[in-house]
Amino acid sequence: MILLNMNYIKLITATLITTFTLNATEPKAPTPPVPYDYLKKTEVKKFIDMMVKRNHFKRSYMEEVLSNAMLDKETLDRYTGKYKVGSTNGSWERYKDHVLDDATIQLAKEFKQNYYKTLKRAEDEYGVDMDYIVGFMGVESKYGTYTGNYRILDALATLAFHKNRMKKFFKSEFKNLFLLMREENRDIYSQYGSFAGAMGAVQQVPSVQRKFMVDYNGDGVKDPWDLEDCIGVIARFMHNKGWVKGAVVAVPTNFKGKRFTKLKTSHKKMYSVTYLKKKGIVPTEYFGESKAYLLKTRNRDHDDIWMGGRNFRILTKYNNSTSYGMAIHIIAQAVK
Ligand SMILES: [Ca+2]
Repeated sequence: MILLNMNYIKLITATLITTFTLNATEPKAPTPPVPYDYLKKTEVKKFIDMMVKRNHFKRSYMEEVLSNAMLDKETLDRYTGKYKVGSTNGSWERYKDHVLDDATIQLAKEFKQNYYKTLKRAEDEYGVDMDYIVGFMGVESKYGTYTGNYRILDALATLAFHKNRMKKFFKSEFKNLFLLMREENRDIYSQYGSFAGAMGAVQQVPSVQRKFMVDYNGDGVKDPWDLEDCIGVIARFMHNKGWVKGAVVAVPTNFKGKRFTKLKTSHKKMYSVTYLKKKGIVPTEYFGESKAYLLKTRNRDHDDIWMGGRNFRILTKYNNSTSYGMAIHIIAQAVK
């Protein structure tokens, strides 16, 4: 019964969830998960052995959970190349339309107002900038409104034990799911989230929850769906990765022409600002650091080029994408 309901919800939310993935193009009709005999697989047997020996789970419990895990073909297709990767031309504008629409910016402003006290506490305690916490929570889940309706057990079992490009990562997350449920006394059967196993308002996979989750509203529960707890998570994450409060994140630049191909753009490679200026790339606002990432957002008929500071790199450590970091930055600017 629960499964039927969830599949119904999945049907109506699939469109929304898909908008959060940069790789997916048009959403296709969702396929419900189906029963699958995980226990027949040698690697599942090995996994259970490891969990029993190294992490002291009961064999009977492990076998029971695995025998109830289902196969989610739709989730698997996203990691085996069956989902068509869209053309990068105009991809930023498509992303912007979904993540940075007027309604989201309005939600961001309201969120900042409604949670100002908690945001201020996080800012002071962790030495971060609250506007970027607001940005993170907008991009990740539109302030808890889109958190996904895939059962985590099925999504992670599927991705951990079927060939796909991130199998190793998902196998580790599957292990972390068991550990997290035991540590936090949560029910492994009733966790729902994204097709990639991420849960709650800032879409944390199990390993991230184990590392960063905090009880920031003081109710005794570390709750990934609670907005105040998630403010704490993001502040802690930013602090842990080295955020410098008040330092530059990104500024727009001017360059000649519509398309930019002169230098490699990436949120991983830094140039000296002097060198960039020599190459005709001029920041239109005060930058204030001697080195910069050169960042490109690709629109339908032109490129925008930005200089990114060290803080920009921290945004992309949560999700390895320039567009992702830029979307957070733009929300942060809008709620200043
Ligand atoms: Ca809490």
